[in-house]
Amino acid sequence: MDIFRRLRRFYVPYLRFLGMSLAALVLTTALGLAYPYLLSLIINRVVLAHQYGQLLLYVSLILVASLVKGVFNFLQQYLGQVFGIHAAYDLRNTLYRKLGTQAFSYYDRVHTGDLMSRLTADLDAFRQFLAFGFNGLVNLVLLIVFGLSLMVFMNWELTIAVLVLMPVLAWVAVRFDGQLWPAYKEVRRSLGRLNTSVQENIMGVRTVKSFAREGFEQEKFGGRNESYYTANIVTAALWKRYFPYMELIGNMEVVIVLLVGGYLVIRGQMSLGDLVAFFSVVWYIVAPMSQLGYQLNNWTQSLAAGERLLEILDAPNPITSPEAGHSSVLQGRIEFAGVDLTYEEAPILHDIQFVAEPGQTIALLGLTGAGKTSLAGLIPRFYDVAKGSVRVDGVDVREWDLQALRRQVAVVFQESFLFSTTIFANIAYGHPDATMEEVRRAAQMADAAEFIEDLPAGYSTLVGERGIGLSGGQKQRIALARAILADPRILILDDATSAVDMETEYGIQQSLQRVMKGRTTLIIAHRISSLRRADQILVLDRGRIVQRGRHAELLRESGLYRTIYDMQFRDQGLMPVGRGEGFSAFAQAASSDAFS
Ligand code: DGT
Ligand code: MG
Repeated sequence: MDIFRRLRRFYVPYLRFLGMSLAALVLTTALGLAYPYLLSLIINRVVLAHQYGQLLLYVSLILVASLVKGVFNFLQQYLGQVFGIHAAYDLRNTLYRKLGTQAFSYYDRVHTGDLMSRLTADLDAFRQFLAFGFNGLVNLVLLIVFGLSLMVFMNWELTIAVLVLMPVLAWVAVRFDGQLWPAYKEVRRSLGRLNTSVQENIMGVRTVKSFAREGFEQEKFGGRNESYYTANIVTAALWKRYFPYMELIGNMEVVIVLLVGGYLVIRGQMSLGDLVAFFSVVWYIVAPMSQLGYQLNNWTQSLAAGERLLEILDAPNPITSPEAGHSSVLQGRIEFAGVDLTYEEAPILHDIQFVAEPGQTIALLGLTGAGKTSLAGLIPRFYDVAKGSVRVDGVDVREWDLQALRRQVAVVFQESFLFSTTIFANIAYGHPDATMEEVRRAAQMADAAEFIEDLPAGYSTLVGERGIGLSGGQKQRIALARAILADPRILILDDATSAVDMETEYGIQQSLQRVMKGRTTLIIAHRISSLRRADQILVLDRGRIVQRGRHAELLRESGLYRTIYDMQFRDQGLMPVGRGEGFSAFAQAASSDAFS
C-alpha cells in the first residue's frame, strides 16, 4: 500500500480518468445485475403467469440492458487504459530524468540490463495495474455490495446461507497473497539478472567469441534463464494450487443455493423466479470472486514492480548542484588542497596537492591503476573528495553550479564513446548549433578531418550500431574533436591519444597548443613523449604524488619518472612488450625536437 502512496504523484493528476472509468464501471455492474432481475420477472410474470404477450417486452429490455452495458464496459476499460498510459508516461519521464542526473558512482554499482528491465517490464506491470487492476478490485467490491443487497432484497435467509463460506474465501485469499508476494519479487529480480546477462553478452560479443567462450556464456545464460523459468513456475504453481480451492468454494455456493433455495421453493417460501434470479446473481458474483486470486496476483505483481521503480527514484544522489551555485566564465585555475578520494571506503588518492594556473598544461604520469583518471574526474566533480578540496577559480567545485562547471570543462575519456548517429552530430554533441565550418575546424585540430572527408558520406556518415565501424584511433580523434569544439576553459585528455601513432599525436599536440592558449589542460599519458612539454608533470604512484616538476628536472632526479623514461627510450630494442607502442615513429619525432 505504501508503494502506491509513494508513487501517487504520478497517477493523482489523472484521477479524473479513473473517476470516469469507475463511474462507467458502476453503471456496467448495475446493468449486469439488472439481468438476473429481469430474468426473475420473465419467470414469475411471463412463464409462471402464462402471460406470453409480455415476453417480447422483457426480452427487449434484456437486449437494451446488454447493449448499454456494452457501451459502458467499453468506456470503463478505455478510460482505465488512458489513466494507466498517462501515469506511466510521466513515471517513465521522471525515471529517465532521475537516471540522467545520477552520479557516476551510481553507475559503478548498477547493471544496465537490470535498469532496462525496470524501465520496461516493471514499468509496464505498474501501468497494467493502473489500467485494469484498480478497476478490477473496485468491480469486485461493487459486485459484492450490489449483489449482496440484491440478494438480501430477494431473500435474506438464502443470503445468509451463501455468506457462510465467505470467511473461508477470505482466509484462502490472504494466505495465498502472502506466498505470492515473495514469489513475484523473485520473478522480477530474475528477469533483471537475465537482462543483464543478455546485455553483457551483446556488448561483449567480441570478447566472448575471441576466447571461444560461447559455451560458458550459454551456460551462464542458461542458468539465469532457468532461474527465471523456475520463478515463473513457482508462481504458476502457487496459482494453480489456489485455484481449485476457489473453484470448490464457488461450486459449493451453487450447491448451497440449490439445496436451501430448492427447499424454500418447495415450502412455498420463495418463488421459482426469485430462485432463478438469485441463482444467477450468485453465479455473477462467484465468477469474479474466484478471480480474486487473479486480482491479487495483479496487485502483488505491480507492487513488486513499483518497489523496483521506487528504488530508482529514491536512490540518493551524492552529487547534486547546490542551490544558487557559483556560475561564471571560468579562468581555468585549478587547485587541489590536501585531497583524499575513496571509492566505497577503499582509499584511492592521498593528500593530493597542486595548483594549475590558467593556461598551464599539467601532465599526470603514473603506472596503471595509480589514480590518474580518478584525480582528473574530481575537477568536473564526477566524484566528491573524501577530504580536502578541489577549487576551480578559487571556488570549491561543490559550490559551483554543476552544469556551469561541466559545460566549461571538457573531458576526452580513456574509452571514447560515440553515439549511433552521424559523425557531425557526434562532434557537435556539446555544442549542437555548431556550423559545418566549426565542426570541420575542430576535426582538423584533432587530425580527424582527413579520414572523415575520405569516407563516402563524409561528416554525414553514421557510426555505431547501424553505421560503419571506425578504428580505435579514429574514434579517439572524433572524441577529441568533440571536446575541442565544446570550447572548454579546462580540457582534460585522459590517454586521449593512446590509440594514434606518434606522428599523429605530435601533430595533434601542436594544434592543441594553439587552441589551448590561455586555457588549462590536464594531460594524462603513459608515453613520456606526450607530456614532456607540460608546465608541470605530476608523477602519481599508488594514489600519491611522488614527484613533480618539469621534464628536464625530473630527468635529473632518480625516481619513477627516470625509470619510466629509461624503459621507454634506453631499452628501445629490448622492449618486446609494453604500452609504449610505436617507438621508431617516436624516435623520429623526438630527434626533431630536443628533449631537455
Ligand atoms: P590507468 O587508466 O589504467 O592508467 O589507471 P588510472 O591511473 O587512471 O587509475 P584509476 O584512477 O582509473 O583507478 C585507480 C584505482 O581506483 C584503481 O585501483 C581502480 C580503482 N577504481 C577506478 N574506478 C573505480 C570505480 O568506479 N569504483 C571503484 N570502487 N574503484 C575504482
Ligand atoms: Mg585511467
